[in-house]
Amino acid sequence: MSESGARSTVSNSQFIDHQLATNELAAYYVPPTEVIKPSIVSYKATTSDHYPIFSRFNFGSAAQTRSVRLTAPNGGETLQAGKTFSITWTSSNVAQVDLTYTLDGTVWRSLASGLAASSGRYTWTVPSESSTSAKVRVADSSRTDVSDVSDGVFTLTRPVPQVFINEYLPQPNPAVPGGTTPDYDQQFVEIYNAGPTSVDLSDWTIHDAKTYSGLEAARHTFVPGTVLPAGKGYVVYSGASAVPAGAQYATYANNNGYGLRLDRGINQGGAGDAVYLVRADGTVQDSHSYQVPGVDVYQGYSFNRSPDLSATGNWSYTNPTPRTRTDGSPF
Ligand SMILES: [Ca+2]
Ligand SMILES: [Ca+2]
Ligand SMILES: [Ca+2]
Repeated sequence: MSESGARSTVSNSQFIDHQLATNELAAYYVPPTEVIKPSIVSYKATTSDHYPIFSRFNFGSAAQTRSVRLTAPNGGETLQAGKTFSITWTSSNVAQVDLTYTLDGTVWRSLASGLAASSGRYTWTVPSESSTSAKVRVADSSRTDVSDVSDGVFTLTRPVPQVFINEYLPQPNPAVPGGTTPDYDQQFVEIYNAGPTSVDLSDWTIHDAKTYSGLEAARHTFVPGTVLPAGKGYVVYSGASAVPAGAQYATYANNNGYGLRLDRGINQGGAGDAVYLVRADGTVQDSHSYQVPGVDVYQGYSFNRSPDLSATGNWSYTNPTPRTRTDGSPF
């Protein structure tokens, strides 16, 4: 206001009063804001040190009710990785919309943004992710509270992944028998390459529930040049002390010493947690959650694919076998 030459008082050349306006109003501002200087003799002595000020806003269509409604996918669909799917919506008094999606109802990630609301359609190339509880949200780009979500869940399918989480250990035993505190350095995530080719893991990441939600950086980022050959496993331990000397295809979480941070199970009085293996492009390669009641955690036992080394295997409990098959033989 001062830079425009306006002054709000008799005695100060600057605009020293407060004009309260939130940034949402910027789109509706009609220039100029005027400082009214009344024709009153000795204004300061007789009336006030402060002049009246008028700001003008034209709310126009903003006063109208805005709405968006997602029409597809609206639940029950099965979408195949790599294929295209037309996401559709209807809208009223909305200029642009953003699209986001979730695999599990907790974390929403960007799908597309700044789309013309009037187009009512976006052609989505379905990511190579797996979910039976996916949803899409459409929201006014300038008013996230004006939004709508798929009424029901839909399914994302893809070919069986070559690299997947084979085993992970949330609650290690104490370092000393009889101790009470788990040796958290021993937490690990074992990923496996079922072949037939080596896979470049450069900039792939491992997350727990908190970091996947974007609250903190990844628990681990595979350094550029990390390549996992066909038929080999790679283990990321939580702490440096757990990495066997000279171990190939093993490291510890490179997140400034915070480790993997896999929380206690719900049955252990914790909130549960989840593990995500995320590709360099940010899409999810594989995940498993024990945030839901009924998926218990037992100290000293891993979650392991059953059968071992099967990308489509269920999850069972086993004695930890980081860097080997469940029978102890090497990969
Ligand atoms: Ca809806
Ligand atoms: Ca955690
Ligand atoms: Ca193993």
